[in-house]
Amino acid sequence: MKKMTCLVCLLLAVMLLAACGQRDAAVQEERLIRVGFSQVGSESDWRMANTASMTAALCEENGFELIFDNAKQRQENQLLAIRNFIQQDVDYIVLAPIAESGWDDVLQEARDAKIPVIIVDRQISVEDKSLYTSWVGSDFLAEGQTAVRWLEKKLAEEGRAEEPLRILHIQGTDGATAQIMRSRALDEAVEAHPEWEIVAKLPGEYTEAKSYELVRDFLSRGEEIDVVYSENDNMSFGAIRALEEAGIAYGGDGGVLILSFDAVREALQDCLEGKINLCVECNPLHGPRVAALIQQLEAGEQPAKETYVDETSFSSDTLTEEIVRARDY
Ligand code: GYE
Repeated sequence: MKKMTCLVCLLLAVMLLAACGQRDAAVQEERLIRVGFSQVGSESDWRMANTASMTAALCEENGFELIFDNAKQRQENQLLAIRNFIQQDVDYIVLAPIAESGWDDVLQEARDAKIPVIIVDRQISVEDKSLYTSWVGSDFLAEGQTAVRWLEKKLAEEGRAEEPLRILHIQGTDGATAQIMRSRALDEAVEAHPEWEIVAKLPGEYTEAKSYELVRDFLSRGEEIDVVYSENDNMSFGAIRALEEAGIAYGGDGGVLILSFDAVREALQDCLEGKINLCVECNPLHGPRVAALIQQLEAGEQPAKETYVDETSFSSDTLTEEIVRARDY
């Protein structure tokens, strides 16, 4: 009998413990903040670093359950992802938009479902700015202006300020803020310098493969250029490959000047080796920034509508091996 009671007690204890465990897990799960993140794609090293930063920051240990969607560079996939997040009734939607326009309707749907939306990286243009809570990203116009100013200075130093300058402009995804603003900086500079000319604008879509093909075809027509203004590092890698194959000197002193955006480690290494003349930094490490914005909202605070991150630039004269080694993207 005693044995029986003991057994029953043991069984009860085990059941109680199991139930507790279940409840603990449930409570813990309840506490996780559910975030749906619609990412542009995986078109560049910058993007991969951005995805890594976002997934690392929005992890369970930090109190988040992340639902990640890769839109593979298509806006319709992003619209679909957002509608899925709404259906799943997530707590927050984070959107890294491929382009600026086309978001009004879907964000209205998020609003109707009372889900706050945070925009990261590129910006959106919506009639009603209250359709999103907050944006964090880069000042892409300032980045472009940094590149243009560096070019002006370089030409002046070399006594070429008055000489004709043929610029090959490789553009990022059409309609993305990073494309619009980096292009605007160059267009404005060309207007201000009668001796500068954009010989072609190539739609490189931020990928190495597309840029390589376009630059290869362009060069095969025997066109001559003095500068490549490439709106991200991966497109610079593609352009460099095409220049190399065409036997055209680039980088360093006397070659076609290569101006690049992002400043990922591989590009910095190229800059150190004199293959790229200027790397304008664009910081992809937005994960902790987005996590902090969400925590602010959780605490009932109202975060800033727009947050610009600090950035710099690197050229062969200022870059060191230590900087390249210390680069975390
Ligand atoms: O420059 C490029 C990426 O929007 C800042 O997108 C981002 C850009 C970045 O694919 O490499």
